[in-house]
Amino acid sequence: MRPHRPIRRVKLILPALTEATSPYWRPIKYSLFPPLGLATLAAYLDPNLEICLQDEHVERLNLDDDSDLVIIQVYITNAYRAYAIADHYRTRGAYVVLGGLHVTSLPEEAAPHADTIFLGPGEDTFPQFLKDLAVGNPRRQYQSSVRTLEGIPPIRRDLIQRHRYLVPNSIVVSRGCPHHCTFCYKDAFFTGGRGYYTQMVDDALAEISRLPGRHLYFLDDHLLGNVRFARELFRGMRGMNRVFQGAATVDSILRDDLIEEAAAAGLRSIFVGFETLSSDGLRNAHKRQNLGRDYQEVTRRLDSLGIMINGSFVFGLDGEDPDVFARTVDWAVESGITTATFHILTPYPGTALYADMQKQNRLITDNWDLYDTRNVVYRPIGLRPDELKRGYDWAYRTFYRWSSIFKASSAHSTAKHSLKHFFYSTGWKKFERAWDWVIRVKQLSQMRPLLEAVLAPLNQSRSNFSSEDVTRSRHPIELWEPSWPNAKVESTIASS
Ligand code: B12
Ligand code: SF4
Repeated sequence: MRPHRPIRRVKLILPALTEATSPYWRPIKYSLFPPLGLATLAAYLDPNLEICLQDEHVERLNLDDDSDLVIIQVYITNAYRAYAIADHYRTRGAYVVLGGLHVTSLPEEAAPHADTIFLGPGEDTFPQFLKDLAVGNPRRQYQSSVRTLEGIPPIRRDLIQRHRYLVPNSIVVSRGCPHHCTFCYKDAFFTGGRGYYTQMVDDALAEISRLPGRHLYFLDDHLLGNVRFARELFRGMRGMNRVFQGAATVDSILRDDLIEEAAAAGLRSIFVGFETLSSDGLRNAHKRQNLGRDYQEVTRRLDSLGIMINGSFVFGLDGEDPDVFARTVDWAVESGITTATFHILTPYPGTALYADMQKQNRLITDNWDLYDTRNVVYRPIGLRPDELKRGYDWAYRTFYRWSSIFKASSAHSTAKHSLKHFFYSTGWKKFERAWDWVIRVKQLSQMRPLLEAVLAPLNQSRSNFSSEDVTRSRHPIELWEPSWPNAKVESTIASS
């Protein structure tokens, strides 16, 4: 261990993802959510310390300071930038710690750039590290094993510069997911302990009531993953007058009446991992929860509740042919999917998919900057790499062209949902310059009330309606129509 100076100044940094310098860079996408993980860790620090949290996506980093402890969050595509910042601070004598998804996947790669590295979630290991540091005995590596969210201190949201984000009220009430898809980060990140756990309902409700405004975005991998927890949460949220967005799986939407409870609590748009229309693809990816499910029924059900859909799709699963792009886009447009997030299959280190690809010698690069789901980093079967890349680009272009937006918007059961869809989708993809301008003149927070208004029920008293109201109504959307003139500014926000 290097000797370190007394800790007075602490800096937490989220380095920019590599897209910041790529043609895919969309300032609005990266001005959505604040660095929640770092604000969670900051809650364990002595509040009397001088603490600064910087997010390179929304501000220029000041690297010319004499922080004593530097805490850096490492994603796969900010890894090189994170290491450079870490090296810089170490030469200045700071004690540097690294953690997050990529450090957990590749600890040997990260370790030379840090005094201490962290594997897995930080709620148990980070406070232990602070104790060890205080007595001059920190370890080189901490591996999380105790997985609980009970009794965690309130997130240091005061360190977040709310005005720089469209969605400062992002929140997570669970960690992980009950499923085991082979391409997902989840099993690797949660090795050594539970892979899915929730907060206590009362703690989650308390956190929600601390958040100003109306709009919330749940960043949980699977908001409906624990039926009992979710049901109690949604019942507790009724009457809180919130509107929210979140993510869930196909099976959980079809399973029971939980989605109605969610709608009654204020759910207005949902990220759904459809991934592929092929049963073989689902089977290979161990996405069993989607197998044999009627995707059309998912869209019908959400449509009937007036919930917009952000559909997630992966291209490049083994055995796909060049028709997969048109098939997928056609289905998404015809089914009235509001926004789509397409991904090129990406084997993240640590996943079962990565191990398979490595065994089969199919990985073509280990340049992590390319692991952003927009580049082909492996040899596909059934498609050439250039076909896959072109098909992916084509899918985005085609899904978001005006004619597709018109067609998808008109696939709903009510004219009002159609309009809502239209403004939502165009607001997200067709006003890039306007968003850039709003961000440049630092007026993003001015857009927030509009976002809330768009997602809000038209009639305030309606926000207390029950799930019985929803199931009784032939067109439940009529219970909470938004005010259309404002609808332009709504953001869709793919959670990933
Ligand atoms: C918000 C988010 C984003 C934001 C990120 C900016 C931000 N402000 O965080 C935006 C919209 C920009 C984004 C973009 C993308 N994302 Co994203 N995103 C998320 C999401 C939904 C939530 C992150 C979060 O806040 N979690 C909650 C906090 C509390 O957890 P946390 O950040 O992990 O922090 C904890 C630990 O990691 C740890 N920790 C973290 N850092 C450190 C440091 C130290 C020192 C210590 C001790 C501990 C520690 O402690 C924290 C508390 O436990 C996650 C899914 C998820 N549920 O985590 C996906 C996720 C991170 N995204 C993912 C993906 C694939 C993407 C995209 C590639 C998608 C795309 N094609 O556009 C892009 C680009 C990302 C990239 N190039 O790497 C994947 C990552 C896969 C991987 N292995 O890297 C995830 C896991 C989604 C998924 N289920 O697959 N994303
Ligand atoms: S359902 Fe989603 S979050 Fe859960 S393991 Fe599969 S891809 Fe990951």
